[in-house]
Amino acid sequence: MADEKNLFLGLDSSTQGLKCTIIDEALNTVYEKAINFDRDLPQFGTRGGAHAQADGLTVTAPALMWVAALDLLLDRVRADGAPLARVRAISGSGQQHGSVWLNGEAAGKLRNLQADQSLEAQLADIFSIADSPIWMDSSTTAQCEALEQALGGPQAVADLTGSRAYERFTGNQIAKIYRNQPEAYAATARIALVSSFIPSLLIGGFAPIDASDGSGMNLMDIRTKTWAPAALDATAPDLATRLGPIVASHACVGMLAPWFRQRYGFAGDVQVIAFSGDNPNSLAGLRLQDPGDVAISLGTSDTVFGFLAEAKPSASEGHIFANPVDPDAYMAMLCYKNGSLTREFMRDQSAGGSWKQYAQHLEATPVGNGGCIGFYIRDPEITPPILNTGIWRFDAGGAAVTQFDPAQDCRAVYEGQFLSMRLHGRNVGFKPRRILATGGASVDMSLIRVMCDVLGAPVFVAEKADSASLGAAYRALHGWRCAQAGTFVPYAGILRDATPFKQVATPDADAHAVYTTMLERYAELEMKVVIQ
Ligand code: XUL
Repeated sequence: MADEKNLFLGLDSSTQGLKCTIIDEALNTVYEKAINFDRDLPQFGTRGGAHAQADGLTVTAPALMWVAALDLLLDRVRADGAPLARVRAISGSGQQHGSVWLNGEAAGKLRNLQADQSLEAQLADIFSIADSPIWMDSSTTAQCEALEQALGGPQAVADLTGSRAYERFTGNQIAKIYRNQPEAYAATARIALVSSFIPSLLIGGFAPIDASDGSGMNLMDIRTKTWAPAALDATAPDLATRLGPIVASHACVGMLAPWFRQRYGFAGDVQVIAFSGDNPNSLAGLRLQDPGDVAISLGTSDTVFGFLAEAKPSASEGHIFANPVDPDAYMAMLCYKNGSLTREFMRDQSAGGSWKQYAQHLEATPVGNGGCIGFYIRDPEITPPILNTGIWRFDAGGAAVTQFDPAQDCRAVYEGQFLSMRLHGRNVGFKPRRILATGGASVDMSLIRVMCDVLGAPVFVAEKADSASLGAAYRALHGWRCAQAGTFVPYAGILRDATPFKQVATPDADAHAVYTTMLERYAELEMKVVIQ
């Protein structure tokens, strides 16, 4: 009987909004709802869900906005009459690296939530720092250098934590706050990730960090999945107690607090499964299980990631994270800051604000753009590291030029993004046999064409372009099954009934050959931009 089906809820607290997806045990999506921070919570004054500071490097988001978003989303879900009473477990996703700073009052206030008041009204005073540093921040170069120096260089940090020191990684953000705001640090009882903060609201207490999102902090030993004492010591004093424990990503971290039952009609025994980062959740949502599967997520950030059996961290490229669906495996990832916002910038500047016109520009220009290559660095870039923003254009002879025509600019943005993924992906060992595309921009077929031809592998898309929220719902089901079995059960088992992904593009051999010829030139020009 359809009405008695068990349901599983995934929540995705991303850079730009909060979304929920409810699935049944056969992985069918039965309900979805999303809110957008800028549009639906204008009182917080964000742009793209964030506040960019005048220095061009510091980027924060108001922690209370994430609380208000949960109130608002659940109010709308209830108004829709969604079947919350049948939800058996909840898991979720958070933008990676962002930290939420909770004061000494927080635990008591979380424990004593009153059903007649919103979360926002009750939790406005629980933060020792109101503005959370988020992943878009690149203001901690000094702290990164200090960590690498303390631990014996970039490779040593990568070997220990899975990545060399990166500005956005939470440990370096913590080191900066400890140095610049020592009173706020002293007043902090718990430093949560976005992915451990949202479940803290759900269970009415501090939820632990999961090993997969914990890998994005430069603080966790990537092999033992415990805090690395040397990294903690080099970051800030008395840090271990402020971070709390690390749990496996499939662990149940507590039961849903009575507040949610009283206000929204959830059942009394809903399990909350550890939340994780958005990229780990996308890996779960895209069901990556084979090293030849490479996922490309096109969102505020673009990321490229794949499943790995072993961790071989590199100091020059990318990140290794604990795998969110297999405690013995890993995932590798590259992250780009100049993703959707850069594509949208070019759409507005050169295609009259229309994706249709953007696609026409692509049709009007040859594969390979007649040798024109551009670098469009609107925000300080992570892959490769480019701190100075600007636009660099090169003609077929490699000479720097100040302008392309609008169609060439549009093509250069797309081709450059995927040439970079091919170049840097090769360096981290990706050998794509199948590409799974996700994220808002994965519905753009002219972009998928370029992706497919540059990377030379067939492209598949899921039915829905938001794999993080869906992956969180899958993980809720997975964690619930593990809890029922009293032991870890393989993730593949829950995927059996999933609808296969749809192939949307096959590579064109001639076009791929053009990009193969371009790649070394692209690498040389990129080097010029990196060292300028
Ligand atoms: C990954 C990263 C971003 C954020 C936001 O390292 O910084 O992808 O997770 O999406």
